[in-house]
Amino acid sequence: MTKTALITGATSGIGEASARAFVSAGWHVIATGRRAERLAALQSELGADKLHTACFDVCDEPARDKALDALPDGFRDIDLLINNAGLALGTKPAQQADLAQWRRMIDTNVTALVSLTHKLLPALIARKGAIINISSVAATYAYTGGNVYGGSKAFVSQFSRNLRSDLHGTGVRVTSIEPGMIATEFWLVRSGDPAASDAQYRGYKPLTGDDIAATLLWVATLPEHVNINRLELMPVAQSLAGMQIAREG
Ligand code: NDP
Ligand code: 8X3
Repeated sequence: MTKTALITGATSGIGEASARAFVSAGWHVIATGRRAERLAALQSELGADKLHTACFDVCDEPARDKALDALPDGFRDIDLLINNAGLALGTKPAQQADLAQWRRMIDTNVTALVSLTHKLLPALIARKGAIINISSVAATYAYTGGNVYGGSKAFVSQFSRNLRSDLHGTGVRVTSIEPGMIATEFWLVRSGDPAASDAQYRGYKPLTGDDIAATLLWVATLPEHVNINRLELMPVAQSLAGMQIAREG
């Protein structure tokens, strides 16, 4: 039987690559995002019988509910929720950061993700479905300028683990995917500067949206008794440095 995945943030990067990967693997996909023209292009590429588009801001609950309550036949029974829509804003240390940007990261990465998950949980339990949350290496490792972004992703990782506990015995699988640097529009959004974004991905081989899409498809198609709890991945060229010490003098 054809399975259906709802992918938030399918207008670029990981979400767009995942929409292609899941449709190629025979899934029905509900692709969401705010940029209607990107969703329309994806639908003409992949076919309206396989990809349904739902254009809304994940922070706008009434708009989201209106779109999800109007799902057509063939897309109503959601088996997999991929909570991917998210962003980082700003690269400055906390003491120079913009509170409005912090609020927007929390609204998008935390509040909207929690709210959509809450809305879909009864249906996912009824279908013994699955949830894949896109967290980040920033959930675990601190770096300068990571402040609220890292905090929001730590929430996503821990929320995923707690969902696993609460959903014990329901058959619903929950996975936290925790990637490092992926060449997407992420750094353009974060810095607001195309040159800074290019610089971020130059001179080494970052992960791609396709790398993550293949990982998500693998996680989703494992035998039903297998749950990947969390999965951290990085480009080979990225690794972690140690502590820093501010010495006097
Ligand atoms: P992109 O910027 O390429 O994609 C982000 C997606 O999220 C877009 O489709 C965007 O759609 C959507 N989105 C953002 N805000 C909203 C909103 N308010 N309402 C609806 N959709 C929204 O970045 P990535 O593909 O890299 O990011 C996807 C996820 O991966 C994010 O959660 C990010 O934190 C995470 N991640 C990224 C890493 C990286 O290095 N790139 C590493 C680790 C994790 P639209 O603008 O059309 O609304
Ligand atoms: C962002 C990953 O490596 O840019 O989620 O901090 S990284």
